[in-house]
Amino acid sequence: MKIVDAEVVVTSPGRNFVTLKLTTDEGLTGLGDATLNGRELAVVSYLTDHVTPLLIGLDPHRVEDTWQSLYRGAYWRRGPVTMAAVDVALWDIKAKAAGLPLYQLLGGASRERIGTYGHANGRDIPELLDSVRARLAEGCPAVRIQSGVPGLKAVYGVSDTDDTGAPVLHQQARPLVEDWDTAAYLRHVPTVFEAVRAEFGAELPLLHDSHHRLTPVQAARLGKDLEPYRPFWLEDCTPAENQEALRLVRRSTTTPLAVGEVFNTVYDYQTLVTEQLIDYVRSAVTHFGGVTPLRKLFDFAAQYQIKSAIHGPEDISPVGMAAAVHLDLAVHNFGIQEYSGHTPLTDEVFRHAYTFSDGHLHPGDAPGIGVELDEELAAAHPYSAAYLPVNRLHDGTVHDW
Ligand code: EZ4
Ligand code: CO
Repeated sequence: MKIVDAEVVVTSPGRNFVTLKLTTDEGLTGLGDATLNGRELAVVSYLTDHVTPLLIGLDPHRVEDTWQSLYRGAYWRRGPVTMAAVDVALWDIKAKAAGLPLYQLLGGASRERIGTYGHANGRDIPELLDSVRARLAEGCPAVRIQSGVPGLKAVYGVSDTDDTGAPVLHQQARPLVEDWDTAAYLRHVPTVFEAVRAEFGAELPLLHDSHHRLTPVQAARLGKDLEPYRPFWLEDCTPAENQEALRLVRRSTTTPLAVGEVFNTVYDYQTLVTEQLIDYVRSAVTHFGGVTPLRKLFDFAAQYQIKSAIHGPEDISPVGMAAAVHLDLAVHNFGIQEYSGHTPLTDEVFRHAYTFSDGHLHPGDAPGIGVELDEELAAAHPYSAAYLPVNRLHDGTVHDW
């Protein structure tokens, strides 16, 4: 079998997605997610100008060799999406050629269904409690709680409103400027956990994302302050680049830690995993270079009793989500899967075999990753420029967002 065509499709059925489609001489097709939120077109150029010309004529069964040659052959290492879309498209073709759902090629099912967590948020605590109630009504077995902070106009994970009361999208044609005050945040978050525990009891797994904003000593403080409420995890408490920062946090608190959604390679995890500084690895197939390296990461993490928790925001397309769900079903050290879902229109553009019901996912049994791209519908919803926000302190200094 040979790859005879490679196409990059950009579509915006509510938000931008970049998809690679490979076609073989036997008529099999494979899809890969190449979406990099806020920098989409750079990836389109990377793929069409530098990668897809190399794929024509290749045997799609050579997944490992293609991954290694793209990683090592570029010489300039890393990059969040440089191999991922190709890797997933090749796995998709291989599994279709075998007539099997991808998870069967990864060792088969290790569980019946995949536990997820959903997002609850509110501008204040009463609004958050309503949002938790809504997630529980949908069957969510675990909930991430994010709340507005008194004195701050806009906070990560919480929708804001403008003067007319209409929601402000955090995704805009110019970066939205949000404000930040770490001291106010650190005072507020324990009261949020206290209120949610008081309302929903001790058993509900509660997660929280600090989104890279704290220093090690601030993160240690927050971890300690949250201990009485037994969080399921504290996510990205310090900026991700500095692995050593987690040593101080780890020594100071028994609050479980989850890190890694912005990592690109296993090297970003070396210290974190071998020193057992974290409890969950959070990388997504789309940003970690595909199924091939993410499977290796999970096996590496398993030696240290660290579990998987694949990143699942709206900006991972259903193609990236499908690949994740196959891995989730297959790996032994599965922890939890983040699931935000997509708009109905997105689910029409990317018809998928994976299902979500009663708070649990299953990849389905369609051959491959089980996603079909409706190219006509995709073309009817073209790219529209959108940036993630930036954060500034009250004196104007840029802070991590
Ligand atoms: O901000 O994917 O845990 N989830 C997250 C996400 C990220 C977005 C950035 O594109 O932190 O909401
Ligand atoms: Co996060």
